[in-house]
Amino acid sequence: MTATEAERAHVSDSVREYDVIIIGAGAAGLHAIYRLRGQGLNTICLEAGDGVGGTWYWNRYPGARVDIESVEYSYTFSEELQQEWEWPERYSAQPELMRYFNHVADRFDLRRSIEFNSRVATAHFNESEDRWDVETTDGRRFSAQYLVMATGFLSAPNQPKFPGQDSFRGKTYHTAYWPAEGVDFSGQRVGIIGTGSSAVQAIPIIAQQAKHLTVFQRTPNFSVPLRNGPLSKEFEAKVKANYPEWRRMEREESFTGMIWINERPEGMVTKLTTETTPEEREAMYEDRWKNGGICFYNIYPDTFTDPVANGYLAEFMRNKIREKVNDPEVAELLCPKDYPVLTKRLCADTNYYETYNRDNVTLVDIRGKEVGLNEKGVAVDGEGYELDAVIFATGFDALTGALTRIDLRGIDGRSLNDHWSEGARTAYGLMIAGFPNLFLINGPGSPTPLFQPVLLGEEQGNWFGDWISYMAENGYTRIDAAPETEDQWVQRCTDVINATLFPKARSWYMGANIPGKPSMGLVDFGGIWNYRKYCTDLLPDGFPGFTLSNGAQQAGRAEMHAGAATAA
Ligand code: N01
Repeated sequence: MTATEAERAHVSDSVREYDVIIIGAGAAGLHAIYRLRGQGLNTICLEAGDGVGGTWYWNRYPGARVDIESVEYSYTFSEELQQEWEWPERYSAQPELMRYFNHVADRFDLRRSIEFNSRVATAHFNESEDRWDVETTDGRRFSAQYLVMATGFLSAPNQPKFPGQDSFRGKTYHTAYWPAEGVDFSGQRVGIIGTGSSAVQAIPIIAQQAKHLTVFQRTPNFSVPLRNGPLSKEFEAKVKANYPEWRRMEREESFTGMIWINERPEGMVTKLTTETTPEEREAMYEDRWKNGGICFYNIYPDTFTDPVANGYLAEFMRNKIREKVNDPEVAELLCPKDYPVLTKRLCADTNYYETYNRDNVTLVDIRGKEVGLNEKGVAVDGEGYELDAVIFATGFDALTGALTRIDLRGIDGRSLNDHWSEGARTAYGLMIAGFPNLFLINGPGSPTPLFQPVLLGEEQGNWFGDWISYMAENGYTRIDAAPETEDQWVQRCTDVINATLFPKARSWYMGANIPGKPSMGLVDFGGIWNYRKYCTDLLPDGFPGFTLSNGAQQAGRAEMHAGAATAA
């Protein structure tokens, strides 16, 4: 098989046939095209938007910016790319990330394999052919042996419907569907619902423009200063002089895939809070505070498991909020007090708390109150706030939403929504039992989002490339996870997360931010090293816990049951 252009696909009965269909042209999808097409597979990528970049393509709200250092939140697959790309800032703004992803798409000639404006509506497994039949919302049909879901883990916006919403006469916006041309709020009374990462980035900028900004907060978040600025030339030179080594450290010595703290590389902290003096841990917290960004995830490990240890860091952060906010009542409202720090995704901001010192900003506590819209604005327990525009910064149906919003059907026509009715189930975050030949990148049950997603996306794309080669070389046309493999992986993820403080927060890590979504650990917190070993052992060990078969020998399907995985 040779790499061919999307336009030159074999067409039969208006179904275009490929070896691989990748859904999504974000960071993971672009790499998957590079890797899978590069090994000679006839590959197409179907992308809902009209450009590359995925999450960063859609999230164009004011202030959108990554909170992982640019030298880390970037591809590793090409040393030339790493060396030649110059990041202007420590943390890239959305337009800069778009420039990067567009450059990658052009430099590696990926665009010819992408069909834009192609939102996938259905994907059904064709059992007699061992292929996936895929249809877009406008009726174009495709078929491929393998389906790679590079659909993103924060790509299905959560749009709660507030009572009276349709009666509002002003404009409404969602941070994840921001108009490409931008919005001018000058002279307007603006309201924003939500105080997660998107909101803490947008609020300081909108406050500078709007006549008045009203922030409706249900749960306060812990936020750290981002401390963005120009990327220092010395630091850039230091990183580039030894990039492969830093990348190795990110993969092998860091729980999160991030190593830079105050421009020095630092592996995982192993000392416990309980082994430190108050002065020592204060110095560690201050060191991270000085660096800014979300490097706080590299901290004494008992911060994630011991409420007392966690409490020290939480109080450190609350005191920082109190220092920044002039009005003590507002400061207390902004201080999270009923969940452990780090168990909801830490936010990183530029002047978020300081913004509440402005005369044109009001914080409204909506916890436990009835919130609705009327023709004039927002009402909270009957108290009205007149507004010209309302912004919903209400987050995402994270990790699963982009998958369950597609009509995905596996063996016997079973839908993914049925399969996941009691919670998302995967084998190693890579496959779903009963959905053969379907591969997940950055899916539920993987270490993403705790581990840096660009890095893990590359690794998973590479594993699937190796798996597909193995299948072809050994005459297999179907690979499926055994149900018990999935059971064991779900149990492992559950056991690990239950040993931490994460279940104590209503977070999207737990699926708890979406009403009605089963709450469970959607992330493998068991350590990237363990995860990587499980996954990379599968192929050399002959795929224990998976079934490989050859559809050509249909009658008595020659199946290779290699036994249940030992995933515990
Ligand atoms: O979404 P969120 P986000 N009524 O879920 C509130 C990444 N990210 O888009 O906490 C009232 O964090 C909700 O309240 P509560 C990052 O991983 C990264 O901000 O559920 N309020 C919460 O305050 C992040 O974690 C970057 O009580 C409602 C807010 O809406 C993830 O994306 C930038 C509500 C949602 O916060 C998601 O961030 C942006 C309702 N019915 C995002 N429903 C960077 O790299 C929800 N809320 C910097």
